[in-house]
Amino acid sequence: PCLGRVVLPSASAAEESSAAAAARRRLESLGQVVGVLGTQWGDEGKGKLVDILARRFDVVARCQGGANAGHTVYNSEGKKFSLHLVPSGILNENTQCVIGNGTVVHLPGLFKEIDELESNGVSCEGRILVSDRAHLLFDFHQVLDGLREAELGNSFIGTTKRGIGPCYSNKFIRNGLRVSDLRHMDTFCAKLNTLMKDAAMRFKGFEYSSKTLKEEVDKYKRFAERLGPYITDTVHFMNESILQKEKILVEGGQATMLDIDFGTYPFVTSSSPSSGGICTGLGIAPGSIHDLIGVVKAYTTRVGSGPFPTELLGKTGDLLRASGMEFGTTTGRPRRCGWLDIVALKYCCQINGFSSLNLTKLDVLSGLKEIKLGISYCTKDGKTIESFPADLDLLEQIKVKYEAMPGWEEDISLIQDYNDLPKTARLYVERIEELVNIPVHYIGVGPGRDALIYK
Ligand code: 2SA
Ligand code: GDP
Ligand code: MG
Repeated sequence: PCLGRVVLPSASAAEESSAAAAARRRLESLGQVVGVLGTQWGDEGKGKLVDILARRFDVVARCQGGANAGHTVYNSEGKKFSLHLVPSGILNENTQCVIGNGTVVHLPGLFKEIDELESNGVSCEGRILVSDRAHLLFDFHQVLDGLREAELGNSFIGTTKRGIGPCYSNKFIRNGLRVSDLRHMDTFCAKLNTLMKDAAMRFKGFEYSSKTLKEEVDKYKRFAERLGPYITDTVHFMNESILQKEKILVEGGQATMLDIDFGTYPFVTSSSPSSGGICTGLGIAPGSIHDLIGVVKAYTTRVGSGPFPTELLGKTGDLLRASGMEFGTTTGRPRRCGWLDIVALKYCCQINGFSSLNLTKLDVLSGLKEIKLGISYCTKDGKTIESFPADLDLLEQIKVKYEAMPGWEEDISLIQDYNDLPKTARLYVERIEELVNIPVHYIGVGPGRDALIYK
């Protein structure tokens, strides 16, 4: 793939290529606060878009989730970075990165990520702000995640085992520890003891002793010192930044179909990756968000258990997995693959109110004779289902009606101008726009920064 920087020449209007003009038009029209959100079951390529847009923004913020997220980005030299909790704006040296109040923070993991970035020449000092309201995710939360999965037997969720569910459970049952608790190490030990005692009562397989508790507290005393300069009232910071007319990009983790409310519950994550999560996870008002970009993979993938109506279990699914390199960024797990699901996408678009879409990985479909779009669902006896159902039993039984479209043979990974795409590829993009009634403004044709067509 071509991994250079997106070129935005300062040529006169007459000299400017139509691809460069489209890029300028799209980038200049973005508002002050922009969200980039996943529309399917995650891994749509949000990180790549955030990395590309970041150099136009002063702040890049994460509002939910934790180190379960995995965002793969390539810098201008083609070097690969796998980001988890650190926002994908970190590769752009002028961007301030915020880890918001709605996230869950595993400090050993965060410091490891920072150390890796620093050792690869990415300076993080003074550039990452961690909310004092974010919840602390401890090693034992990860142990509980594994125990809970084992307890579920065949009905396991397929979590990333990063402790996300147990940590959010503590947040919502209201006994969790927050980053601001690191400022009060005198009471920290007692609070952690209560938390671990609760866990030990709930899970037979989890034990701890006063020795392990003391070791954990000592570790967190050292972390508290190191984290000190990062700890910020990010609610104040975000709102001041908005007042100062700074440009803010919000990076979603996971996606709407994994949302705790709107996803395929219980096969979901424990946070709100849809647009509402931006407000609750950063403390900014709904009216301050100008644009929301929905990131849509040109087909569908899902990692973990749960319903997947358009899943392809045979050769075509294997082909998509191989050519799209569909393996988890955090866990390396193979992703399940299938056709693009328009019913799920329409449902997601309703919930989020996207102003535009980024269709990613269109290059992966090159070489397929025929490409299918799942356009409606019906019951076993042929009754159309109007919207994405909540009922998992119904979801398991539904039949998907497909629309077949002709594919294209050409390698499209070096194309920069929308009009240079094969006609059938353009027809595919335009059919999606027509079905969901939202314009596709960005098209991914490869993993690198250069491989983005502005439409
Ligand atoms: P969890 O760990 O409690 O959030 O898992 C609950 C469900 O949410 C899914 N989930 C994800 N799905 C796709 N990508 C994610 N991030 C990584 C990536 C995943 C990986 O970028 O590839 O490496 O495996 C992510 N995070 C959570 C998860 O699969 C469960 O279905
Ligand atoms: P995220 O979680 O939404 O940020 O997505 P991930 O980084 O987990 O997964 C997306 C994968 O697809 C990464 O390996 C990206 O490098 C890659 N990718 C992103 N956009 C494109 C694209 O347009 N074409 C191809 N071939 N790969 C892409
Ligand atoms: Mg990912």
